[in-house]
Amino acid sequence: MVNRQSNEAIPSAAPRASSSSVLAQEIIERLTYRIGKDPKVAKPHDWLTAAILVVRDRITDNWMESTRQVYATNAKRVYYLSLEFLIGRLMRDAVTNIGLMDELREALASFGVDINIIAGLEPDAALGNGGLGRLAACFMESMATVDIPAYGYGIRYVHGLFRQQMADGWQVELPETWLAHGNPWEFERRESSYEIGFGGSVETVNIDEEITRYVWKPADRVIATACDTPVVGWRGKRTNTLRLWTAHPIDPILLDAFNAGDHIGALRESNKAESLARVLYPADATPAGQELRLRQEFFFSSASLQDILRRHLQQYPDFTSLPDKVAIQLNDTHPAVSVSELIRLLMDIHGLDFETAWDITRHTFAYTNHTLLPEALETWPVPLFERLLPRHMQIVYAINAKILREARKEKGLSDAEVRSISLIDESGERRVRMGNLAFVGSHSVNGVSALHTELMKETVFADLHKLYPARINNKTNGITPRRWLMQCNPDLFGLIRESIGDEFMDNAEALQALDAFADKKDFQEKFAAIKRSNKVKLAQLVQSRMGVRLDPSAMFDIQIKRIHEYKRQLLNIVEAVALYDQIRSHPELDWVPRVKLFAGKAAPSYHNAKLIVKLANDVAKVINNDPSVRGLLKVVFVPNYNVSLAEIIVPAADLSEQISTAGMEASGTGNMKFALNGALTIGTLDGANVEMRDWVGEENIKIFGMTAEEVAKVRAEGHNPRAIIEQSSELSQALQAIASGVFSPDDRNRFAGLIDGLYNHDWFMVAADFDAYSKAQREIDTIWTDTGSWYSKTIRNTARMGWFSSDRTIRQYAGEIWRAG
Ligand code: 4GP
Repeated sequence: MVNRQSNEAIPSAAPRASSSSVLAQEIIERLTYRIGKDPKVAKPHDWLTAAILVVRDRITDNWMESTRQVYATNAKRVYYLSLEFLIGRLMRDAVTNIGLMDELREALASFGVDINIIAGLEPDAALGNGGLGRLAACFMESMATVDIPAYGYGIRYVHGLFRQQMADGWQVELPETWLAHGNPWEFERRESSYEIGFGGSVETVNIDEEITRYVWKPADRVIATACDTPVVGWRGKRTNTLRLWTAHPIDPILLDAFNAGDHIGALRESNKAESLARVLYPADATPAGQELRLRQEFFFSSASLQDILRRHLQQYPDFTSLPDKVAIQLNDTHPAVSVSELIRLLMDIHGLDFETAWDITRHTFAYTNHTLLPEALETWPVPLFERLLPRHMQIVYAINAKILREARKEKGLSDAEVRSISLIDESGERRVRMGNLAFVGSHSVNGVSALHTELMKETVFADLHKLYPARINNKTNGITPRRWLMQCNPDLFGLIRESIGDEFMDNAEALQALDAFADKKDFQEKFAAIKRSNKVKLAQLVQSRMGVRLDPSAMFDIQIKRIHEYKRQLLNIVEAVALYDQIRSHPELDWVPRVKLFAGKAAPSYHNAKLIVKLANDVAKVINNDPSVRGLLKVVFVPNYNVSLAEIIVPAADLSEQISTAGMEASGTGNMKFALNGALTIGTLDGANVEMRDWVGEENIKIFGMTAEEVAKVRAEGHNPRAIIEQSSELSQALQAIASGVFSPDDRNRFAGLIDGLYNHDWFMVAADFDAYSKAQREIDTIWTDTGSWYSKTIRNTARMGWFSSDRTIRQYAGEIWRAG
């Protein structure tokens, strides 16, 4: 087995003396004076905090140097505005990147403290939901790594994404309390506070015959205060800032009301302000939920923009240089209101005219779209938008008038085309289209995989694309190889170093050199031994958390991601049921032992997704307890999926399930993590799977099912899923079993509606793709039985995934969109 301490001898970029004895001394100093604990009585959590404070101080030197250097060189700054940053734990990341892992481990060991144990106590900062938020976290690390001066801006949610618990197989949502022990990484910046207004009215002041000023008089205001977390890049090259906003009331307590005995009412304003930063994704099914969400979006957009403008004026005389010195990336439509807010700030606060403000705005913003799902392209009812942001409504109308006039007069667009590009959707209740606002207010609009970008041009933004044909471009997503290889899979990282040297640590594409080892038996054996030990670790976790025993020699077939019908966990579960039938009907055949592992959260108000979670659990219960299966198939749903759990599951996967309905997954990034860690992918031609196939080679990935084009055609022409199901005895038996209550004897009709949906419309093509999927699975069984062939393919996956490093993605953003760095 390869040495676990594989970070050894990675050059440290920490400028100070860093021997383990120096670190030990610093840890004691922090423990005593910052935490106020005698080492004799310190709890593991105190040691964790002390260690983080030591690491943070190291990074802080570098952070200040990075900041000074931007001022000194007048370099362009990049601002990444995102409602989500799914950063997970930070300690391992930071310590690996500054090359102090071995010294810190030793220093802690000198007090009898195991770094792995305390690192496991660090809460998982789940300030995001899924792919979009995790991408933002990978980008933060890569921007620091490739030396781009950047700030991430978002909200410091007191409760991040909910904690998922299972109650009899049903998902139950509980609040996450990641801040229970405080957050030693952050620096609160009370002095960086801004007022954010809501509601009220707009007054018009005529300065002279030509100049009119608009004065927004908000009805209520809150204070946004910055909390900064330093984000250090690989080898400590540079340290950037993740600036998250907290919300505070202007008057913490209404003393008059309090003294008059209204103790609760006296805190109303305070609660209202603080509710802004309390939860990620407030349920927006109710009008109050919608309003809170729009308030959150405006709150963080306005605070960030005020901060950006203040910093710019500190260094430059006016805003004409803004597009040259500032690039603002809008991560999806959530910060799209920024387009109108920047214009407001430039006009109403800084006295620019509309045309100049508009010009600066368009050249400063760029927008990334992350999904084609129509329900995710935000729109707001006009009355709500107007009531909450009256001045912004005026600005949206002004932009719209300009754009539509140009479209009609200069480009000759038809009425239908003009209706589709308008910032106001007039088809029903009038709504403000945030996707269109982000599009017209940006000089660049990018998709996140080649296929997704093409589909953007053909579908959601077809008419805007006609009007602005040069604007849409592609930036295929990536993942940081530090977290998703070096840290989560130290043994594989060590083996790679030992085999091809260190270049891949700074240039992930150098992993290609591993190709030469793919068919070597001794290398395959080492690779297989590492996979097995990762599987043993995962099996231990499953045993201890769920009491289910997994056989590490079985194929670990894994689907971990948000639960959504388009991601088709249902297809995977139905296939498990069909396989279960087959194993029992044909006990004479040599079935490949499989573990089908699922993890993921369902949105609290998404009925079918929650039902799918329950189905996975119900199916698991029956299959795992049926002796006639002889342990050849196990199904597990691991609760509370988050970044830390992914770091354990990903290195243990043999097979990666990337089986979305073609045309619906914008990119996927889990697909990249698995392949990098030596899993074979079973997937549709969707999102980045398409480019992964090009990189790893057709023979090293299992592609099945309908293409995006075929899906679109079938949807347009209509299909008859019932006929498809009836023609496939394997599928119809599996569906009948589920629908009739074989897996839900306590409530036989529980899944009848879900299965009915497949018979009647099958929007996500589960029935339509089933036979192709099942056939692909059996072909995978065949490859698995030829161990040499299996490892030759999976090693090639690791070797050829270098291009999917987020360093590459960030270099493309920097070169082609931001013109920075
Ligand atoms: C996700 C997409 O669903 C996923 O395909 C993509 O890889 C990821 O963004 C990053 O680009 N979208 C979201 C979302 O997470 O909330 O729309």
